[in-house]
Amino acid sequence: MTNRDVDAVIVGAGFSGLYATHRLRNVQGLTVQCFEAGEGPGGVWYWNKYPGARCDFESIYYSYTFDEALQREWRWTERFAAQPEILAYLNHVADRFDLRRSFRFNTRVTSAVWNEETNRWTVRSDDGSVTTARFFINAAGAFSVFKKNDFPGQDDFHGTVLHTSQWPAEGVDLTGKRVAVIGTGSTGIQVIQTIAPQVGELTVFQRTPNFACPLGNRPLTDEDFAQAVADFSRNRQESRNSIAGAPYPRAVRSALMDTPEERRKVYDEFYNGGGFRMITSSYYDLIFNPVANATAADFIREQIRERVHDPKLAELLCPNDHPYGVKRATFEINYFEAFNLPHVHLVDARTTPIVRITEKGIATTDHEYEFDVIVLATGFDVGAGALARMGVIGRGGRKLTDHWAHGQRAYLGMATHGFPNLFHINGPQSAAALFNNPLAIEDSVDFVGDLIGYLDSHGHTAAEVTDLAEDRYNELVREVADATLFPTATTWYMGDNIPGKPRTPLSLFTGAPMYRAICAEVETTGYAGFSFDGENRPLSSLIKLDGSAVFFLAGLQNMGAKPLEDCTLEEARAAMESFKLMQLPVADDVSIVDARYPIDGGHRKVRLYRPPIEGPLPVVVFYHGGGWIGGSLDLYDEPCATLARRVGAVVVSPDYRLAPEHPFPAATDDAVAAVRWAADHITEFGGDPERIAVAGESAGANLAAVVALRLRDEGGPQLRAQVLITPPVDFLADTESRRQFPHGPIISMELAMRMASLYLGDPANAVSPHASPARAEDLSGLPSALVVTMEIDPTRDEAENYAQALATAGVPTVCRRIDRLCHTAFELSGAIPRAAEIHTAIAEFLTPLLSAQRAATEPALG
Ligand code: N01
Repeated sequence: MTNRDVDAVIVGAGFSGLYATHRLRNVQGLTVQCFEAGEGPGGVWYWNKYPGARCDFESIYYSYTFDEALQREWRWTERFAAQPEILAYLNHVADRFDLRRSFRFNTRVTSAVWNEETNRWTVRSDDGSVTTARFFINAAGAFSVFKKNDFPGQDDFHGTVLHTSQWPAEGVDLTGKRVAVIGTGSTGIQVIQTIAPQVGELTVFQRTPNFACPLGNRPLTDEDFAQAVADFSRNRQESRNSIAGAPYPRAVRSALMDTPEERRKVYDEFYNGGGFRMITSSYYDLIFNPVANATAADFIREQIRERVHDPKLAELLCPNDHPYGVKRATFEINYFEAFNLPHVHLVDARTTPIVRITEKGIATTDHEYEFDVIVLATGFDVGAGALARMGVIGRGGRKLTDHWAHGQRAYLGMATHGFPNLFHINGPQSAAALFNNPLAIEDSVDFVGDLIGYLDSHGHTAAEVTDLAEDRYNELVREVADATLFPTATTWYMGDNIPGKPRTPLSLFTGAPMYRAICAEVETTGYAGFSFDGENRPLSSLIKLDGSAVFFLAGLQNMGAKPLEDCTLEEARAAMESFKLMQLPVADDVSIVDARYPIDGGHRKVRLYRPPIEGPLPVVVFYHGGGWIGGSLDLYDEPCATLARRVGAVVVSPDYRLAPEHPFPAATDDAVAAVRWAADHITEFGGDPERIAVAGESAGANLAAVVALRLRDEGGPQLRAQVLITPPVDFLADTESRRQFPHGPIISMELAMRMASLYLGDPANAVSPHASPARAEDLSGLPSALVVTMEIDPTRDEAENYAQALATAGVPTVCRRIDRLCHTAFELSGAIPRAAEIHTAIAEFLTPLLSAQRAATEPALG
């Protein structure tokens, strides 16, 4: 066999390998050598020829989009195509783009070693050839290594044992046979429902029942196809930007917003709509809220009970040990009805586990069953199982298997530290597990192709993810998983299905849009987190951001929520109010009363929060955020009640006038009036007028800072402290954080500028210290200050500069930067548990300053 030197070695001829070959060779003009263990193209669709194998995304979506003509000319015959048709499609693609000539089929890669002197991979294969290449592309797929040797005694069996992924191409005649199927995942369900009518006796060994929902397959009509072709561009765009990569309706409501009757209607529609709709389109909180999830789980169990005649059998088929949707969703075609056939039996392999395979069949802990054929539908060593077996050795002689000893991990699912120029197509920790695979593959290949183009155009030899970036991404994947219910089940998603495999999330559970946003940000920031010939690029913001915040932002994207900067005023206000859904419940031992305070020409509402503590209590006048144009008392009920409890103070939350109806200085006048009213009236509410602090978040923090200045200059009342959470303090600031985080998250600079202009009215107001307190000439004599900033926030630096200016002016000042959080975290306590750190910082700061013992004039902090 001849040895070759090429630009790239590609392993695998499935959806990934074929597109990678097309993109790198046909589009980018690289030389490639591709290897495939099978005798032809197809990958997972080549190997999995078991009866009933078919896709579970509609084929018009579960296919390539990179070539419009290809999409138009391939006429799928069914809504969800069966394996032979998908295999034929992939063969067609191989021919149409002349890909076969780059492949060596029937050939396995046996080792791949990085040569640090030549900066090339040396790849050996079982045909004896040696190929050297600059890039090594792992397109072997997540499901290429099947689970083996689960049961002792397999060789003793006198009948036939078949793993579903090793099904003979010529098929197996099961007519009249006694058949066992072990496993009821996606594969087992497809096999069982397909062979049930043919076989003599079918015995299903089920360890964990699944929440299988109807697939909804049917022939694809000419009308369906014409519609798909007409909508091709729109579908492509919409698919990529929706949670699972298909243009299904978006879930925009919580399951807990609807009555049971309303929920039933929704579930009926999406359960019967087929495919992933039940999980992607019904309610957005199914994957993170156990109470919401239970409503869907109950609905599906009801369907099972209706469809299976024998109530005992129905109960055995009802999943009870995990939430719905956190094991890979499974789909069925008359699966449950198969159990109504007299010759189909179910063995509960959880209460009576399989002990071994015997000469005659299968022995469980209480019985020996006799069979002619045993079908193992027991799954795969999911992730980069194939690559782990290829003897991959990177920089410094490090084995990939050692690198992954504590769990498979890859930056963006594509790159591994210590293995330069090795790229995985949807490797471990990509988002592909929840993302229509052909699209996920195109995205991943395109990212790698672009990265290779970047290397060349910038004269770099090698790209490698930094240690820091790989660690942080791995942590992010875990944090996101922890924000969901996925870790509560034992699944291959978490690596649980292989005994001894370290438990680690093998997927980023954000849905496709956030994963794509992360990759896009990495790319547009010059491949953040990569090292090019030893030059390290810093991390990008979304990767630094706390996983719970990333998951929250992903939820907004999955719903199709408009960015605030694209909203009308009314939409922006409504969007801000919706954040209330993401808060912890309001502490129920805090009493809440509404009152009114006078402003120029009228009154406004003020809400008081009092914890269950003997008074008189200190007072915190708190101004809500909302960019001076939105926000409300209701939205801040939870943060104010929590503040009252944590500080042991009466919190006074005034409803101040908003722009643009009431531009500057209306809000500041109201903010001052509220403190004056509190000083005069707070004793009626159990507060101590001698111990008042002001506080606020975002625009509210700006108001708190302005109030501190104005009360100093306008004769009091005297304040003990000011707490400024993420305050914008200078409308004209030109800071590094503004440049670093122009897109936020949540508050982009575009949005900030728009809100500022509505608030300021006349742009000249920007220089007023009552709008931009950082522009005050004299900051001395102000009350002690706590400035809380978030690491990933455009307002961070102006706030920290202000803290510095206060301290320089002699104001006792504490500045706390909370790492990895973003603007508005304070009001998202339910979504972002680390928001509690802000309350802790405030309580630590205010409690001593507001204590009854401390005189108002005593310096608080050194
Ligand atoms: O494998 P699985 P799969 N004793 O791991 C059981 C994709 N796919 O081949 O749940 C007894 O999901 C195991 O039980 P438990 C899809 O992504 C897609 O079905 O671990 N039972 C489980 O029931 C899918 O998720 C399509 O308790 C044992 C089953 O075997 C992935 O491939 C079609 C056992 C394994 O389920 C893998 O699906 C098919 C033991 N020792 C597959 N060991 C499409 O439609 C395992 N089990 C596109």
